[in-house]
Amino acid sequence: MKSPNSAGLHRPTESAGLNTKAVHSESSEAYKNRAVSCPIYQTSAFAFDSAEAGARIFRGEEAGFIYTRIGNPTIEALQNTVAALEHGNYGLATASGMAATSTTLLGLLKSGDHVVCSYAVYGPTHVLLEREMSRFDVRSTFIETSDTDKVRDALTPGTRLLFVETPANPTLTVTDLAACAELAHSRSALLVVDNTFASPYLQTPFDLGADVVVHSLTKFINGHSDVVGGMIVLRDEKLHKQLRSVLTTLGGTMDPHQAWLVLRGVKTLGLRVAQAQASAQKIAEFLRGHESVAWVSYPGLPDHPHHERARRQMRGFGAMLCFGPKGGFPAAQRVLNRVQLCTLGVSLGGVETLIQHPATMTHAGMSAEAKAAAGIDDDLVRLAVGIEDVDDLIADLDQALAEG
Ligand code: LCS
Repeated sequence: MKSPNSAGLHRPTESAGLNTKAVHSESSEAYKNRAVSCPIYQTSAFAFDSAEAGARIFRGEEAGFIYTRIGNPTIEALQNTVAALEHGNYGLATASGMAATSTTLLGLLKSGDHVVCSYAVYGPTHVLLEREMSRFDVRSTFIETSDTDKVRDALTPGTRLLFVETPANPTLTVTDLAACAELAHSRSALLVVDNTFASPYLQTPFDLGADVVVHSLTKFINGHSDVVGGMIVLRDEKLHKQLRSVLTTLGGTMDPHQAWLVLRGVKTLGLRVAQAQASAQKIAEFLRGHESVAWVSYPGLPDHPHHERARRQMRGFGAMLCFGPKGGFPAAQRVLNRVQLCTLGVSLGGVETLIQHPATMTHAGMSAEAKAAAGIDDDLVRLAVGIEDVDDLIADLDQALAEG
């Protein structure tokens, strides 16, 4: 990172740790007047010094802001921050996580291309590929990407993109990113990773060979359940130029106020995820020992099928888990209706613990067959652990699971 700022402000070095980079976001323009907190450039347009200067900026011969859909100092500060956290070079902020995914797919694929995608992805991502991209003659094959052999078998000479979510929403299966990157590249395909569940605090897919990282900033990165936003992160300059142009043309860009809120939230990313994942581990162990619980999926449990893989490619096991109460669907609904501290609602990654039922909520748009293939069964309850005191969360789950 380079900074023209004078001493003492916003200068994280390349080798700085995640918390340092999260707190000291960099944008030479945004912090021009030595503001400690990034100002909000709540403007749609920027004035040019002269007709000639305006023309030079439009031609790309001179740096300068033009119009907020194309660029804005507050949004740039967020883009730089998230790119630094992800060990990437460029960020493209989007109106939502889905805008990040849809812009990436529309920007990288053309008619006739083939996509390989994880069975278990956020429901609308599956729908986007199956229902929308197929209208443009983009064909998708959904597979269990945590099984590397299945990835190898699914890639064809026409495969342009391998889309992976790991840990997966909502099943928490873990895909081997380094192996996927190698396989995708051997077929001249790109590896796109949705890193929302892990967050860059726990996993940096570029270090494992990914080409594009997408995020729902709505989740851990913002962390306060008060913003919807997304980000595309890139290392490669050519891919950045391509997707930047597609994003500004399609228009799914971010608003400066949205960017400012996320800049505020991201400062505590490390602290929040550290607390939430420590609680998730305790809750997973509690649930596994509970007589009313049939099964628990959390990568931090030694008997999780991908525990060792998660240990290798992540710096912690995350704050997401799912479990099946004994008694199937009615038992799952009973738990959801009985919790008092855990909030019954979709989303994740906020300071408050959220509980929901993917089969009838976040993944309801998927066909019964697709849900079955992904392991999104009727008894599956998803828990997004927040930063409350863990004993309070365990007491709440215990009373919700109690007989009678
Ligand atoms: N990727 C993942 C892994 C997600 O979990 C979500 C949203 C998105 C992308 C889309 O992000 P958005 O457009 O909402 O910012 N996941 C949600 C969930 O599991 N419950 O509610 C939203």
